Amino acid sequence: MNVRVCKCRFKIKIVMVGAMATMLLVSVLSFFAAPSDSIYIVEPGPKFPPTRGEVWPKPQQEKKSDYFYLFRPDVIQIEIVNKKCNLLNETIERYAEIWQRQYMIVKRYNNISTHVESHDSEKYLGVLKRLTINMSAPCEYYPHFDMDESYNLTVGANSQMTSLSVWGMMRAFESWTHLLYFTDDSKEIRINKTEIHDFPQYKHRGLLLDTGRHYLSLNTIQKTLDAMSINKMNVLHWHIVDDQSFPYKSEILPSLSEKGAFHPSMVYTKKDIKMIINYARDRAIRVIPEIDVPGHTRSWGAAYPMLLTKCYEKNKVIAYGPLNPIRSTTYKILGELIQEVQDLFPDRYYHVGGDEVDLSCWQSNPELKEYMKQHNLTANGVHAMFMKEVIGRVKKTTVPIVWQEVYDEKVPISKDTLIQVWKYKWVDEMIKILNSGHKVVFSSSWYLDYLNFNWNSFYGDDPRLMVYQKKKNARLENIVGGEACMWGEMADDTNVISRTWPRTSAVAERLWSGLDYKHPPKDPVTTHVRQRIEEHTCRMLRRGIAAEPPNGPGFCVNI
Ligand code: CP6
Repeated sequence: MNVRVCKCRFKIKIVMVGAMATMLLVSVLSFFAAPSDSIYIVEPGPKFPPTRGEVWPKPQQEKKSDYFYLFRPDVIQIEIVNKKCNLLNETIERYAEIWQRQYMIVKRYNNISTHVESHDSEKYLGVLKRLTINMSAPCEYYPHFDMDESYNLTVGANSQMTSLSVWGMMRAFESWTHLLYFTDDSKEIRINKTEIHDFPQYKHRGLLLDTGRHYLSLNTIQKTLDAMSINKMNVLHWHIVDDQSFPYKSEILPSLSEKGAFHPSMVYTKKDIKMIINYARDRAIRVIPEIDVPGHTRSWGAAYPMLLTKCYEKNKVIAYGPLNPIRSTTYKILGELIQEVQDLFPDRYYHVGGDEVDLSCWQSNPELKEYMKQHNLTANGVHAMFMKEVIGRVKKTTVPIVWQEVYDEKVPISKDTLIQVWKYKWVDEMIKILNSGHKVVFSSSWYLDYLNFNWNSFYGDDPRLMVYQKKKNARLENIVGGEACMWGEMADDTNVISRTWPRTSAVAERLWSGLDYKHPPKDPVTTHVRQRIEEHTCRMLRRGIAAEPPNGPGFCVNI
């Protein structure tokens, strides 16, 4: 017996064999009184079919028309009207290659003799011929906190991208690429007549990657940077070492990784790190290192056990705890390490850590107990003293980033220091920090290691909105951004990309586009947003990012 199962345009023939199957089928057929040779048993298609040519994250201002051009990378002439900037030329080449690769798909589907360009549509405006690139400020070499990422983009008879900086240009090229879409038959790439005026709401739009719990290959880090640039994110927070391993290959203190890395091959050399920094720079992404101290440092003990505090229970040593805060060697080694790391990473910001210190270990140690008694300090006070020492050892020109505990424990910190809020009761914490004139990077809502949080739950959380709803006159501009955190306990090369994307795309849109906090939408996750993230996920797949499906059943073509 033959049963035809029809799913949209695709027909799948299922041949059923065996008496049981036949009997079952006959009874089903008679119940529904369906035609005997053809039944429709598959849902008619995805609930959220992808949009076409929607830019993600959503631009601040956008005028779109349904008139369209045909986009052919082999036809378009790119004209650059500014002075020489190598980084700009490389950007153009990189995107030209991306466009070429998409055009190969079109060529694969086209039989030249049957190919008819969209002449039959009244909305067709012709093949796009020219694109003018207009960058007005001098070239810059590394992205930075205050870089200008704004741009204007026009798709029309005189297509243009204008921006002050090369960083804004990169964002414009990315948006242009999002505007491209395939026709149903995959025979054409089109681009609608469009005008965009765009800029980010938050300056710091980050992703934390943790290479201490699992080593991540350079290829995975590069893929992550590709995905970040597709989502206009601009900070890779590299949480490079942790309790479990020390993959940073120090040249002045080589035994740290020789003894502390998982394996001799699982290290990041100076050359590797420079490659990653340059790869990120080419995509307007800053790389900020974190050498977390004094907690999360057990891997240091493989090479230097005397750096760690011995934790006691009933007069017996039971474990190694945080760095020892009262030995001068701790500060000497830490000082040398920080200097080396800072010489390697060009960014002015440096993350000094300071989270989750096991104070009970410090309280259990007889030597430390004595010290605290003599100096009239609590364990919190010792942590504060330690962080003050560390901050004193970063370069004079450096701006520190700290986990919120450092602020909570009243370590003296400068007003430009960024305080990363990651714990519960985050709204009150942010209000407190803003009241004292300090700056906030928000992370509490955006933990990627929990699988029960999907992109919907990340999407609505605008840190400025949350604060505004509780306190109208807070200094909202001092919330400079946020970070999605991909902690590495349960993530390695096999799954870190799909765990991060497209969920982090929700964070990326929140931080770039913002929410109107005076008139917030009831439910920011509309059907349109679901459809847009569906297209965006397909776009990432097409660009080699193994992003997971955002909305349940569906499909992507042309990948
Ligand atoms: N690792 C490090 C972690 C976490 C932190 N620091 C963490 C703690 C609690 C949660 C998520 C992450 N895994 N080094 C705290 C910033 Cl819920």
